[in-house]
Amino acid sequence: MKKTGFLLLAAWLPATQAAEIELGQQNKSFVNNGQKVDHLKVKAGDTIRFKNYDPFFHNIFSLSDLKTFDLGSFPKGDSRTVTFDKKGTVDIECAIHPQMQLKLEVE
Ligand SMILES: [Cu+2]
Repeated sequence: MKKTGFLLLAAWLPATQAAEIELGQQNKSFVNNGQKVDHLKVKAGDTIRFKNYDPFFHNIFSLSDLKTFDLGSFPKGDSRTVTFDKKGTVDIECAIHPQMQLKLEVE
């Protein structure tokens, strides 16, 4: 019974599955899988979930040609998502903490 349900779901999903990757904000740094990062690679079509773990606001944005966005200020525990469809490089920053910078490579 369970197996049948899984097979039906697998058949329904597209062949190339886009991923959702969490990029946290913690101690005024970007964090992925518990590691502080200033560089991250994702695949075209992937979505990044920006989640704030700090007890203060962050405002994540990018002015890059490939993907321009501004998530606005959001508090601890909140998250916002951005999907990256095109291949290239995106510089991600925080408007509140200029030292927070991350280079995203979309492959
Ligand atoms: Cu910040």
